[in-house]
Order: sequence, then C-alpha cells, then structure tokens
Amino acid sequence: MAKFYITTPIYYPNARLHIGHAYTTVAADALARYHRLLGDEVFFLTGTDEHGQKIGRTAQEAGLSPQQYVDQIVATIRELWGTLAISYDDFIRTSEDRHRTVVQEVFRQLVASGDVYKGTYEGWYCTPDESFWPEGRLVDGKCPVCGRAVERVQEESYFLKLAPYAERLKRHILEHPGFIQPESRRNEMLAFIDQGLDDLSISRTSFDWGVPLPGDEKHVAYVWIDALTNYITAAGFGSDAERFARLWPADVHLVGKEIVRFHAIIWPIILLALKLPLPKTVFGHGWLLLDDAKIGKSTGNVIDPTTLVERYGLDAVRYYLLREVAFGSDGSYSEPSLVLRTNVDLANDLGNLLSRTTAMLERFSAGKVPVPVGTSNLRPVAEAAIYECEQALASLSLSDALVALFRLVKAANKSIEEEAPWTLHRNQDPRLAAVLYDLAESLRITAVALRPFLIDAPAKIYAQLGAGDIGATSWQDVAWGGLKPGATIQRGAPLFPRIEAEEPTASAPRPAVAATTSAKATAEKAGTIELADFKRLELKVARVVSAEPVEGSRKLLKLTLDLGAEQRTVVSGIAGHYDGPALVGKDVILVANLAPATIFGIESGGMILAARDRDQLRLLTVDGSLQPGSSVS
Ligand code: ME8
Repeated sequence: MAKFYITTPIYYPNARLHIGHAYTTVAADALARYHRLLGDEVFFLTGTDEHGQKIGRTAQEAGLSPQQYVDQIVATIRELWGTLAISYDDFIRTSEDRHRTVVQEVFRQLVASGDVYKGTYEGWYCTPDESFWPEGRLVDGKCPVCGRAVERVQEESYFLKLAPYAERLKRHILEHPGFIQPESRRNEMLAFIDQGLDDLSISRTSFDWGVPLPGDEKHVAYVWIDALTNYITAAGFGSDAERFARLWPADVHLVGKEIVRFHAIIWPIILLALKLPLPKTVFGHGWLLLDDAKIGKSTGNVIDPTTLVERYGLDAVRYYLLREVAFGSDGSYSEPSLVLRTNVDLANDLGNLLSRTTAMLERFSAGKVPVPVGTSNLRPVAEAAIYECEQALASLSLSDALVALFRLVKAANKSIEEEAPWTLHRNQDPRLAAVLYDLAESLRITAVALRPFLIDAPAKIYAQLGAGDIGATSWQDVAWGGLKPGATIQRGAPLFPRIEAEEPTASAPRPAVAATTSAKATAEKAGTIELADFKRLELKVARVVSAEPVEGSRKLLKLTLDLGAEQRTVVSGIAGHYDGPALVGKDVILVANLAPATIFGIESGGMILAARDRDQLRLLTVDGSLQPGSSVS
C-alpha cells in the first residue's frame, strides 16, 4: 500500500478564514479523497499557526489573551472545515504541547550541528506576512511581497545559516523537476537562490507569544520556523519514530504562491540541517482575485464560504473552487461565475443527463438497467476521460481532471441527441438497450470519479441508478461494466436545481412573515400563492421542430419541440387555431415538468401555454430570440 501525506498551510487564526483558505483546503481534500479511493494510506494534515507578533497584537486589540483569542477563531475554522466536508486526519495547532517540544528539539539540534549562532538582527519586519527584510530588498520602502508597511527591528536574535546549503538545495531542485511546481514557481525559486541567501533570523525577543527557546527563554522561536515544523510534529518526529519513518517525507505541501519561498527554500534547508529527507513536492497554487485584487484578510474583500454553501450548496461551491481556475494560475472569483458554472456544468450537463437517462430507463426499459447488446459507443469515451482524469490528478491539475470527466458527460448528452432513444423505442430497434446502458454506465462511472471532488451528488447518482452503496466503491470501480443489468432505477429530485438569478428584491429585507409556515396559510386565504409555489413550475422556451395532426382527432396537434439539450413530444389541443406547418420554427412556452400523459396513444411530455379570449386562442411566445431551453421566470 502506498502512502500519501498531504498538507495545507497552517492558517493564521487572526481572523475568520475566507474563500482563499477554502480554496487550498478543498483542493487538498480532493487529492486526499482521491488517494484514499486508490487505496493509499493517506495522512491529510491541516491546522493553525497560532504564535507570532500578528496574533499577539490582534488578541491585545480584542482585549483577550492570545490563547483565548485563537481558541475562539479555531472553533470557527473547525466549523468551516465541517461545512466544506474537509476530511483531514489531523488538525495541528502550534500552541499544543506536542508541537512545542518538537520546535525546541529542532532548535537544540540546529545549535548542536553548528547551523545556528547568536547575533543581532537589524532590519525590517513585515508583521502581516511575518517576514524579515533587509533594507536592500524593500520596494519603495514597503514589503516586497505584499506591499504593506514594514517596521524597523533591532534585537538580539539567533540566526540560521542558509548559504552553506544553497548549492545542495539548488542541485536538488534541478535534479527533481517535481519538487517545486508549477514550473514558473520553480524558476522563481532558482532565481531567488542565485541572488544569494542571507542568514535567517529565527528568534524574537520583543514579545513572548511563541515557543521559548531551550536554554535562552527570553527568545521565542520565529513564527515561520515554528510553523514549518508542524509538518514533522504531526508525522511523529520526536514522538513516534516508526510512524515518522513511514510518513515522512510529505508527498505534497500545497500552499499559495506567496509562501512558496518559505516552503521551497527555508523549510528544505532546515530539513537538510536536520539530516531529514525533503518533501517530494511543494505546489504553489495561484490566487483567487476579486476585481483583480487578491482576496485577503487585510484587504477586507473577504468572501465567506459558509454563506456560499448556504446559498448554493456544498457541491456547487466545491465544484466551482476546483473547476473554475486552472490550478496553479491566478483566477477571478465572482458570484455570477459560480452561478453560471453550477447551472451549465452541474444542472444542465450532469443533472439533466441523470434526469433524462432515468426518465428514459423508466419509459423505455420498465425502470430497469437493460442488458447491453451490441457495441458501446460511450465506452471508449469513458475510458479516455478516466485516463485523462488520472493523468491530471497525478500532476495535481484538479481543474483539468474535472474538464476530462465532463467530456464524458457532454458526450453522453450528445449521444442522446444523436441516437434519439425515443425513436429507437418507437421503431423497436434492438440498439435501444445498448444506448440506454451506455448512458447509465457513463453516469455511474462519472459518479465514482467525482467522489474526490463532490460530496453529495455521487451518492445521489448511484441511488437513482440503483447501483448500490457508493461508499463501498474504490477508484477501481471507474472500470466500464460495473452497472448490473436488472438494477432498478429510483428516479429522484433533480440533482442540481438551476439557480435562478436573484430577484431584485432579494437583498432587501424580506418581511419576516414570508419565512414562517403561517405565511402559506395567509397566502392561501388571500387567494394568492407563494413565490416558492410558482417556482415549482419549470417553464422553458421551446422551438417547434415539427407539428402534425394526430390521427383520429380534429383538435390535437402532435408537436416535436427542441429544448436545447433535448427534444420533447407534446400533444396540444390547438389544431382548430393553428395550421401545423406554420408553427415550425416558432418559439413557445412549455411547462416542462408536468407529469407525462398519454393522449390518443401518444406520450405527451408537457403542456404549451396559450391565452384564450372567448373562442380565440393564441400561443404564448417570447419577445425576441432566445436559445431553446431558456428558462422562463
Ligand atoms: O500564510 N487565493 O497563513 P494565512 C488563494 N500561517 N489562496 C489563498 C488566498 C487567495 N486569495 N488567500 C489565502 C500563512 N489563501 C501562514 C502559513 S504554513 C507553515 C504557515 C490561502 O492564514 C493560500 O493557501 O495567511 C495561502 O498560502 C494561505 O491561505 C495563507 O494563509
């Protein structure tokens, strides 16, 4: 069994975390879940970086002790990870005893090996980033990384010599192309080493919220030394040698690009000095930006992931974070793009595929998965998609992995249009079974392959397909042919209801009564309905493809309607008012979620809307041209 040790940065609990922290943590979670499905022994670590000047000051401003202050923020962080279904195996807090002893042991070893000496630090300090900068590295007198003000520091300090390790580190980077990823960060780090590495101040004396150094307790460990050490504390360094030997080195340190320097230069040098192996990969992903600025606690443009989950659902938020931005690059966050992503990929492509497939299995296959006979068109597509997904996950390209999977979803939707199972059914074509099995099996495979990314949808897909307990599946189950013929379909609610754009009044305070159950009763009494009742109707723009008289009836026309992603047959009593051929190409409004009915032996999938004035009847249409399938609200 392979092992897979993955970490997130340990976050500063100086304020509630935001969507940027969720971004890294959801990505690490997806990778951890993938490796668990592969059968690896996974250790997924996250936690909090609780010491240092920044937290000390924030607590003081809040009138609390640092420990009290961080305790309350840490509670909100654990809650957030619960909301996002983060499957961490350990949550380390640097204020814990288990960590303090390791920081002290690391310091002892560094002093003993001659890598650390005592001196005086004179220079600049960026408190928000907790980083030291010599005069010459400042940009316009500001922190060269975040651009914020720096403070003058002059104090006694212990120093770690970095320069003696520069060549070894450089060689390691050059010989291990996977060590720093993506490549742009690797090049930045090589350039950084080439500028020359100054000795690093690793202790502070001007405050005491930190780990005291053994033998010189007026010094506390510099917060980055303290923080980086968490990765070995949690793996058992100094406490469980057998476990440490099994887990270390970490396979992936997943971090934001602004802290790659600490993870790819300072941390490896500490490890070299401790004679420990280096992590296999430091991956520096890009930033989520809001209006071109980094989303950050100090910029005040934070987005609360909990609100998004409440509004759009857990899977929609996780999918958006993992899919929207190519992992490694910067990308913009916006709520409209989240809504669009959810509606297009999850509601339209995946959700509709499931509802159309299960509806057709019910209608054309007595609600059972058929025995596939003949060739499968989707099998090679599924196998290619899974292969590409695996390749992408191996290189941590999470968004590419999802793009590959959704290629299969799109191909399955396209095959519905091309194969027209309703026609195969009508013509009693024996290909029908293979086509329906293809669709159901493609969905089953997609469900398994989505397990690292989404939490609720995969299980719902499995349940609707009658495929059993998804909890019992492993990555091996992405192989074609897992769905058992004869399984009973259990149609369910739409997987991802479309998110409709907020009504203009949504941000205005709603009358409190609207939220209570008695509101419904009040509305009924007044002869009105609640908005929620109206919203149960799924009204869509449909384009008439053909309109023919129904044999044996003078009133009925049989319409074939194009809904963009599907075609529907609808029987409508408009023959006395409209001539069939004149309707072709016209856009009408369809009640798309009306239960199907059989009229004159034809199954009618919905009702089109018309207005009546005594004996005149006119169809409702749209003002202008919209895509067929557009929703009406
Ligand atoms: O740096 N886009 O903690 P921190 C993407 N304690 N990712 C973002 C982001 C954004 N807009 N904003 C934050 C620290 N992040 C140290 C780490 S590790 C030994 C010590 C994510 O609370 C990203 O992973 O400032 C970034 O590196 C991290 O949060 C910074 O979290």
